[in-house]
Amino acid sequence: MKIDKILIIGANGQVGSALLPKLRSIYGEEQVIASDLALPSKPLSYFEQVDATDKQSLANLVKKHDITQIYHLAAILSAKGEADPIWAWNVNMQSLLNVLGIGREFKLHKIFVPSSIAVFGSNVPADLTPQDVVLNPSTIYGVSKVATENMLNYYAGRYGLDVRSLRYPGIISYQSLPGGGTTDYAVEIFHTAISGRRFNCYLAEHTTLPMIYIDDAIRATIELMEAPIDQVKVRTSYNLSGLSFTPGELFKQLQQYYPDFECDFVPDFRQYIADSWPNSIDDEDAKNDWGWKVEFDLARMTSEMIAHLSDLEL
Ligand code: NAD
Ligand code: AKB
Repeated sequence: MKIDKILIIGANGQVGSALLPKLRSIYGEEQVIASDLALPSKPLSYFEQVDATDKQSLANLVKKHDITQIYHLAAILSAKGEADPIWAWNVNMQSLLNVLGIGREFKLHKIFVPSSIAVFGSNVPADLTPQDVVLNPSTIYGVSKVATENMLNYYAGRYGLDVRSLRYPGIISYQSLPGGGTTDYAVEIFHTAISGRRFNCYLAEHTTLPMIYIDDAIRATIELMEAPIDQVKVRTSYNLSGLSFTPGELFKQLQQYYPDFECDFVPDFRQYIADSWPNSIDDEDAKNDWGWKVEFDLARMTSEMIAHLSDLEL
């Protein structure tokens, strides 16, 4: 049997820079093509520069490499999207329509497109937010993700396309800096603490948000993509839970490693976005359907982040 050939779109970003090496370690380097609008910061094998909003260029790439699976990660995130909502909508929706259209034309075997906790608004239970609730997001990013989920479900039902999706919480990773979200503080605070500087947190001390460590996020993605088709019952997007904490709790955890570390909490416009998102997520469907189980809590995540970032700074 021929092995699937995978294309990652948005491979240089926070998720892509961790997903790419993991997929290559599983399927082989030449089996996974990396692509992005931006050039990679370091030389990268099997990389193609492409604008995902340009359907013809994307189709040429799929044809050239005989692609059978796509991980579509290119998107404009919550905070950046608020600076130019129409641009964010156009990038997020046009790239999605291109990927779904190409999925049909080239009869792709599987497509992964992430959603986000940004689909939820403040009118749903904030604690253990259920899978199926009314979705009234506060950001253009959230609006585009609700539309994305509905398009995925539509293409699965109408055309039988095998599309799979997770509502990622805020991702905490060491491989790259995050790309303009509301949860970015939880990565930036590590870099600041390690470099011995004072941190200016743009969220209030007691703002609880759902987060996930990158290893758990990547494992969830691959487990969902490898699950037998009959186990994938949610075709909008699965709720996914990692851990929940406040900026104050993360700051205290970091002070255990850096006792002189100092932090000011000075909320900006991102506080309004964070206040509209859940505190924690109910991911019973992911657990029941394909066996999802989180591994990283706050203490373990903090120690892993510090170990990895300290290695990189050496
Ligand atoms: P990111 O901003 O770090 O990376 C996105 C990448 O897409 C960038 O490298 C960018 O250059 C590329 N890109 C932008 N426009 C493009 C275009 N037109 N064509 C090709 N590439 C383009 O984002 P991320 O954090 O890696 O997020 C990946 C996916 O996961 C997104 O769909 C995002 O909504 C979702 N997600 C991320 C988080 C998180 O905390 N990181 C949480 C929830 C959901
Ligand atoms: C953001 O903050 O926009 C992202 C997300 C939770 O989707 N990290």
